[in-house]
Amino acid sequence: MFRDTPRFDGNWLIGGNLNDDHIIDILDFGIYIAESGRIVSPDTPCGTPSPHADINGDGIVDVLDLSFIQINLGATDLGSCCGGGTGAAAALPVIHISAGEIELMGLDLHHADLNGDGILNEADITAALQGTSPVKSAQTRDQQ
Ligand SMILES: [Ca+2]
Ligand SMILES: [Ca+2]
Ligand SMILES: [Ca+2]
Repeated sequence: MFRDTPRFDGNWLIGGNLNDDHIIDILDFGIYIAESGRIVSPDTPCGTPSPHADINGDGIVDVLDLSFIQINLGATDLGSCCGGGTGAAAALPVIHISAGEIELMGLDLHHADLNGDGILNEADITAALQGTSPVKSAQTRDQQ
């Protein structure tokens, strides 16, 4: 993760955005949950299909990566690492969303509702940091 300005050539990525929408929000948390525990290539050059949930680039998607989302929740990332990014957020960050709204968006993030209250919000991030694991059926994983 870099926090310096783009003037210093490349140090302009704030980690945590996983779906290329320039905003680090609860939907990215949902994607993290879907990817958690996976062993991935830490090398994600331009053109690698998203999501890249291994935010710290150590080859595994785990709670260390989640901490980036927690720390930067609500932040706008400052641009695409592959050029072309304007850094302009398309919308306000979503940090509280109901399961119904997620379904309307066509997303399947129900597994990230770790406390099972039908809402995806910071309480679920807290649950994840405290070690609550998502319930992932084999069927769910095979569909991805
Ligand atoms: Ca995002
Ligand atoms: Ca990682
Ligand atoms: Ca919840």
